[in-house]
Formats: sequence, structure tokens, C-alpha cells
Amino acid sequence: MALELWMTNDVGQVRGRVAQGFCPVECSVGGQSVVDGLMMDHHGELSGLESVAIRALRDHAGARSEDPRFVGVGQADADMTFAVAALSGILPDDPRVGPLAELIALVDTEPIGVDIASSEVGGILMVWNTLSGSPRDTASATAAVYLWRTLLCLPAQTLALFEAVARQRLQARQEAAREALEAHGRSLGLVLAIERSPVWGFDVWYGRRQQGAFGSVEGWEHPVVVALSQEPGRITVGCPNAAVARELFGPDGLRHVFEALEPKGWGGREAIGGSPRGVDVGADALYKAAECLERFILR
Ligand SMILES: [Mn+2]
Repeated sequence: MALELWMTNDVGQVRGRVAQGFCPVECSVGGQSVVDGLMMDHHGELSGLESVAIRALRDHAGARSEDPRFVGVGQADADMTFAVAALSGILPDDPRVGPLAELIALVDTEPIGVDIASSEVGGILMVWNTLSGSPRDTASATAAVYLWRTLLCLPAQTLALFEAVARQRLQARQEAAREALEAHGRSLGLVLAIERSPVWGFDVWYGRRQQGAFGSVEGWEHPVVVALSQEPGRITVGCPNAAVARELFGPDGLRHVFEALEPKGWGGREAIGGSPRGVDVGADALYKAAECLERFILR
């Protein structure tokens, strides 16, 4: 059978495919996880498990090589597609495969503060991110699974060319994020509001400090960031990680604040969330949210 990573957002369709023998990978919809015996999810009630990439490679490599049909939900990210590649047995026998799974797991669970560029296998992940586009459709998701094999089989010099481009892109985005912080950033106590930015820049805006732990407020210049994206106006709020969010807002992290934020309908997880989808908001809502967040910080 041909390898396929079939993508959907519908939990009923996930269950239908699983009944046909497809293996569910990161099929978490509305807090519900659909898994089979391989337990390929780590969200919601399964959030105690390690990332799927690391378990697929270590515990179940090649387990679905005879029947490589998979179903995934949302976006096919590095963790999901690498797990599918490992279960399918298509990854080459290469010493970089293990460290790559570990790096993917690290970035998947704590996306902020991991210095991908300085990791030995970081270049492969950066090139995969650049070329895959973290797709939502079946054909592109399936290609993104094969892309791991393609990159691991490339001659070193060819891979280095792609890595150089990926590094340039990363540097350009981070430079644009720093400029947006200087031009459009406003601090309200511990909360930083970014009124406009041409790029996603949370990794830059949090500002990792030399002193202070990764999982403590002390470790960050701006432990809470709210940013407004334009057209349609939508606010994203984030903390660098769940430990920082809990130190600031209590055991539920940012979830403790969502109900108090305007307009009604904010949602998300402990360390990341946003204003309601489909509701266009402006700068006034951004600063109101920043003030409200500041009031909720435990002293
Ligand atoms: Mn994951």
C-alpha cells in the first residue's frame, strides 16, 4: 500500500479512517484524542506522553511499514510527519535521525527558547520547516513526510546550500521582529503590547535573559506578550512557556484570564491564546487586553 497522510479537521472522518485501518497521529480535536494501540498523540488527556516523533522512532520504528496509511488533524507539523516517516520505516539508517527526533520533540513541546540554528541537526529541521509549509492537505502532508527522507539523503554540500537560505530567512524574520518591537512595542509593567509587526516574532519579543531560569519570570525581558495582527485584527497572547504562565497567573496560566478579556470568546492553552476567531479587533482592544492581563498577575 502507498504511504498516505490523510488530513482532516473532522473527528467523525478521523474515526471513519481509523475504522478502515488508518493509524491516527496527533488526532486531537476539541480536547478529545483519537488513538490506536500505538498511542500517537500527546495532547489533552495524553499530555503526559512524550512527543510522537520521539516515541515513533524509539518504540515503533517501521511498525506500519506494511500498511503506511495515516490520518492527521490540523496542520502536518514536524512532529507529526517525522512520526509518520518513522512508523513507515522510510527514514534512512543515519546517525542524525535520533538527534533529529530529540530536537523535533523539544521544539514541539517548548517552541520558545530552543536555539535550533546552533543544534547540529538544526539545519535539517529549518530546511524542512521552510520547504514543507506545515500543510493542511493530504497531498502536501504526504510529500512533507517524504521530505524527511529526501533531506537526510541529500549530499552534504547540497543540504548546506538549503541550510544557508533557511538561516537567512530566520535572521531576516528576527530582525524585522526586533524593528517592530522598537517601533510599535509598548510595555505595561510585565506585559508587552506589539501594535503591529510584519512578521511573527514572539521568540524575539519575550527576550531570554542571561540570568534567571527558562521556567521563571526572571528569565525573560517580557514574560507576557500581546500582539495585534492586521486584516482581520486578531490578538495573540503568549508566555514563553507554561511554567512562566503559571507563576504569573496561577495553576491555569493564561486560561485563568481568558474569561475576563474583551471581546468575549478568548481561548487557548496555559501559555498561548487569542481573541475570538472571526471578530475583527483594533489597537484599543489590544491595550485593554494588556491592562487586564497586567491586573491578573499574582504579586
Ligand atoms: Mn506534537
